Amino acid sequence: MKTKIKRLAALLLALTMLFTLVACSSGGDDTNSGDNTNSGDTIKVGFAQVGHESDWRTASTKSAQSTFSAENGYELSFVDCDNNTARQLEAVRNFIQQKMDYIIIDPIADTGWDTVLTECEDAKIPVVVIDRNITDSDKYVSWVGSDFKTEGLACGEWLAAYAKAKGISEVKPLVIEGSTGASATNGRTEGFKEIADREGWTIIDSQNGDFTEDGGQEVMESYCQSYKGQFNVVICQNDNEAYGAMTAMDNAGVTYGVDGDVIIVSFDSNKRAVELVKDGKLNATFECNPLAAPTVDEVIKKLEKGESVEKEIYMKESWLANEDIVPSITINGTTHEIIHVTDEVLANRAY
Ligand code: GZL
Repeated sequence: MKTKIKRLAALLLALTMLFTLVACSSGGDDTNSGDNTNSGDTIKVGFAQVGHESDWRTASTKSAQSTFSAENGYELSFVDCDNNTARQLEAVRNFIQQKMDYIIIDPIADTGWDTVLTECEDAKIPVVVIDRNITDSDKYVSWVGSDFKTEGLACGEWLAAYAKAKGISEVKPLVIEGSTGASATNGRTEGFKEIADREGWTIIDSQNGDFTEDGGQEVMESYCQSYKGQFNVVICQNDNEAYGAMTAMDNAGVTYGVDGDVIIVSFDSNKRAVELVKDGKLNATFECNPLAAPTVDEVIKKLEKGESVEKEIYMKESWLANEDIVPSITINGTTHEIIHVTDEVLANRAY
């Protein structure tokens, strides 16, 4: 009898040890059961960037390269898609083949994405969208960017208040748009036009300057030939277009800025543009913050820990002017200070 009890005890002990061993080893498997959480080594990130068209883009790229660095635990595969949508889709598909842990996309155009995002989903590779929007698919875990329509509304509201404060009775705007199909272009155009329609302004013309300095100059040269003496405002949908527009107006003998005949504003607010605002060459600039990468790093680190993340994260931005005659504007019920650009403001610009 005693022998039987001993055998049973030995069997129970062996089974207990076996079960313990299996539980420990299966725990290790769970953390890598294809749910894409990393096993603690380098995080492979593929970034399909729009291109290299503007100072804003350069700041965005530098921010990503410094954030997704080896010392921060990343292996970054960066592709400059040169404003070519086919190249961008190809880059994302290559990232899938290379079995990236995460894919980051700044979409050149806001449509044409559902098929490739479905392929990412099938490959269990989370996608984070930054900056511009994707409007024909929501198969991404998070978007970190700017509210472009609000930027356009802010520009319109500031201009309405500024014209009133300066006693300008008739606002006759020209617009130099960003790249066709970009959500930044669509939002800024929509927002500004909403205010223009409310104020009864006639937008004389609105053409694509492709977010580049050359593009801004070419469009402004055409405007100066077609509309010289008929316009008193130029809305440039990014800083680089404004630089080109200034060159064109200089060449055409059109004065602009605080002491000129034409009010000129830009979007983005890189340091060079803010300096031009301080100098009165630009009347105002409406910031679009390019430094999304640190926020994307936070999103990825949360996902690595299996934590949930916000679907939409908006960048903090401000609006800056040379003169302090418009202290604030109200957008969608929220009042925003207009920053008067001083030496100190300029010195503290991050990019
Ligand atoms: C906006 C960004 C735009 C910038 C341009 O978030 O996508 O693209 O306004 C850049 O400078 O080219």
